[in-house]
Amino acid sequence: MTQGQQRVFILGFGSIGVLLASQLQRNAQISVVPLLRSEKRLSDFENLRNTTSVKSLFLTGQPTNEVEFTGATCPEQFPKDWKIDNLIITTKTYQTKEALEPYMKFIHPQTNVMLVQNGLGVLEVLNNDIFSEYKPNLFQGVISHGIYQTSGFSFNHAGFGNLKISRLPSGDSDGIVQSNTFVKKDAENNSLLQVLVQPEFVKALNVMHLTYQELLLGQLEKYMVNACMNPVTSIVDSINGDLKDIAAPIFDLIIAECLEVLKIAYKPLFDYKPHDADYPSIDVIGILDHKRLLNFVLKIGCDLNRNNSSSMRQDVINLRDTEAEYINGYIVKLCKKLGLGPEYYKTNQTIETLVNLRLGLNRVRAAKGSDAK
Ligand SMILES: *[C@@H]1O[C@H](CO)[C@@H](O)[C@H](O)[C@H]1NC(C)=O
Ligand SMILES: *[C@@H]1O[C@H](CO)[C@@H](O)[C@H](O)[C@H]1NC(C)=O
Ligand SMILES: *[C@@H]1O[C@H](CO)[C@@H](O)[C@H](O)[C@H]1NC(C)=O
Ligand SMILES: *[C@@H]1O[C@H](CO)[C@@H](O)[C@H](O)[C@H]1NC(C)=O
Ligand SMILES: CC(=O)N[C@H]1CO[C@H](CO)[C@@H](O)[C@@H]1O
Repeated sequence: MTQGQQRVFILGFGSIGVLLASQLQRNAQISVVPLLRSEKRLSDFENLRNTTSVKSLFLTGQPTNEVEFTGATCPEQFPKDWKIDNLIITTKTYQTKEALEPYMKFIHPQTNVMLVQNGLGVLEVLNNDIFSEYKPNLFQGVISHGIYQTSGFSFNHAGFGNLKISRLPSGDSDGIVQSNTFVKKDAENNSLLQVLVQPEFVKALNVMHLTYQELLLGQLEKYMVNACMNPVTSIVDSINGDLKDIAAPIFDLIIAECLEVLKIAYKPLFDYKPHDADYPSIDVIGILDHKRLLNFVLKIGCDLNRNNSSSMRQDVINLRDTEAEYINGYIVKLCKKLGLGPEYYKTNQTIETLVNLRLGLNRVRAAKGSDAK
């Protein structure tokens, strides 16, 4: 690392981690440090010349961005005298706690921690299980780029979306409201935000720095895409685009159920009214309208990302556990927290059972030595 450079640590070096890291590393002011999960994985990476590659399928000529990271490390080799000031977490939701554990002693109350993950409910885990003694500066990123692994540390960037970022409210969950002035000042003062709102990075990944209420709205909208696309593509084992003309009936059921619960759980957002011109005017009710959401999921999930294969389907194909618990299962957690009975999550239950059936079937086939795919 040279004088004046700032370290940005990336925990989780899969598709999203690599996409962010390879764009950040282009900035000479930044030294990106990938935190790999084990010495084995670190040596795999070193054997691949410490290089990631991301191919842009949506650009003519499909250029490949190859980036070298010489600073990658892992829990066993992390330098004892380092501090983590800026951390971006892109691990699978269910791996977050375990993945963070070895680094907790290098994190401090002024650390900036940004979560860029699928699903909702990770914040609750961070607050309750991980940062119970002190809270660092917490940020959330919501990413809609379509990207998937082709081999080792190589990925296809299949759909150009955006990256929405925001500071998470520090107080109770009702305090969702931030002003535009607050957002602007934060970007000027906070070192992680400064890095993420650099013009080159903003352009490369279409970054939008938002108030929390705007981000939350985008997050709920994206949640609907995940809650529909992930389980259904996993169950029927198809790429996204194949479902375009046939999936509306099942998506409709999933959306209806989620919406009913979210309206109760996120009442402050559904009730949001801007105080004055310093607050963004957002049409929460219009954006989270049932019919609109159905069309949105079909457009974003099945049309814009038609060549993509959902992350849950990839997990099921590769016989890995899925994030179902954090995606569709989140609704169930909300219901339990809010005291809403099983009649609020029947669809979820059926969907989850079918995802597990598909995973089980693939595992049975793999055990028999036949083709699980
Ligand atoms: C990868 O990086 C490590 C650590 O900087 C270095 O020791 C190693 O030689 C590099 N490997 C290759 C193949 O360049
Ligand atoms: C943030 O920066 C602005 C100027 O851009 C300054 O007026 C303000 O005092 C700073 N706030 C903090 C908390 O440092
Ligand atoms: C999807 O793939 C097809 C065939 O490779 C290509 O013609 C099309 O442009 C791609 N669409 C998107 C949105 O990536
Ligand atoms: C695209 O595929 C990647 C990897 O499977 C996944 O993480 C992402 O959520 C997918 N996006 C959509 C819209 O399907
Ligand atoms: C994927 C999913 O929706 N999972 C949840 C469905 O509901 C049951 C409880 O009825 C939960 O245990 C699952 O996590």
